[in-house]
Amino acid sequence: MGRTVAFGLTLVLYSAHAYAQQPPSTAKPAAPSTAKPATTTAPKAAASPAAKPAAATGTTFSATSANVGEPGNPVTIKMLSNTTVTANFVPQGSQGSGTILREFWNNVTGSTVASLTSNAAYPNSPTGSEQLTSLEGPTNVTDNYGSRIRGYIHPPISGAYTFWLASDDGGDLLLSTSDNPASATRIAFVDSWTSPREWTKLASQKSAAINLVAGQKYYIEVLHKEATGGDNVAVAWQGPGIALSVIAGNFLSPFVRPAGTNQTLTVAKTGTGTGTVTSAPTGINCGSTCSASFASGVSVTLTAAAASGSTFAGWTGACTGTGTCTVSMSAARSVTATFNTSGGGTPTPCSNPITFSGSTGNFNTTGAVCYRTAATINGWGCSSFDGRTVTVGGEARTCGQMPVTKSADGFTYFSATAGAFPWATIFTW
Ligand SMILES: [Ca+2]
Ligand SMILES: [Ca+2]
Repeated sequence: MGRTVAFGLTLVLYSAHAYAQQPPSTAKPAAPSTAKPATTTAPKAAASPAAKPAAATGTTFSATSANVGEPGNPVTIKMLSNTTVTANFVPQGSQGSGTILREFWNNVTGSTVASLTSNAAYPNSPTGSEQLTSLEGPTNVTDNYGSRIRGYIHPPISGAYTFWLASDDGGDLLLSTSDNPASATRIAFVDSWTSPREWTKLASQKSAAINLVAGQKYYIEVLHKEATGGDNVAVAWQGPGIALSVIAGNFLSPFVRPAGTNQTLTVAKTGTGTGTVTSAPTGINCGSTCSASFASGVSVTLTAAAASGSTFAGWTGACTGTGTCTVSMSAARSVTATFNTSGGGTPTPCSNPITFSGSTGNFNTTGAVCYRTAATINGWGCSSFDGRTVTVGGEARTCGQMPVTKSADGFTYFSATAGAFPWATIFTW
């Protein structure tokens, strides 16, 4: 007679919170009949009972995991020792809402994520958007585009999760420690390309194990850039009760801009001329609407347009230079646009000028004066100017207002009107 050895099989029902609402008896039908056939007279000490739990109403059976090899349903257990099987019942659709937002930008060249994020249309002007029903974008749709998929993952069970990114071409996978996008950090990336759902080509595709808490939602973001050839992007995960698989829609919900976090952008205009400032996205048309509220974190691009007879002299405040001005609305921002009269073009010298360099010293008169300098002027100012006004090259200026323009003879001319103090000065640097 061969030996007869019996081992016990224990079925543990491991469920997420929604399962706990179900009567326990409804979730056990598989256990009684399958837990005992290991008591056998077979010549070998092994039997292979199949455990197939049935999901309770309102739940879906996700997977079975234990020291029994690959999870699955049914799972087959070879009874070589006492064995505990854990069955995870995941509530149907009670965490995620089933979709996640995908935005895409067409006609953007380059194979790296940076070639998307440095594009002027990113992030505020996507070509289009759609809702995905899993964390996987379309495959082989076109060339020279980028995409951003973002929203939240809803882990069904607390525990350690590992993530994988597949992407063609480059891709970044970011995950936050909460639902706050500001806390998102890159956890995996592809810096060349992979085939669709190819999870093991690059070490960088795989994240570390990350502990997530059931009932919480975590901001997740995929940045993806396709140059030419094949294109795809997808994210898989593996965690308690979840075999390595593309993240399904019932664990996802689309990005929602947090309420009450708008920031105010204020535009001021100064200078001797006139013009308008407009924004993208819309909101500022200054003009008359010189202040607007934007969602926190949005990038706003301001464009200045000088009126006829004026020139745009540049930005101060949250922007510098004379090009378009882009501000990130992570806080309230203020920008000043300077428009000056263009003065018909040629700066006009004043009469009987005194040539100086650096500083005029005291005017030594309460009367009007004319000074000039051949030096390059990076900045300038006035002292003890009470009552006086100043023009530069014949154009009205407030003290220190840039730019200033040299006349044809190579000198910059400063003309001050009469004032209260003879010790007034002009200084330049
Ligand atoms: Ca392509
Ligand atoms: Ca490609």
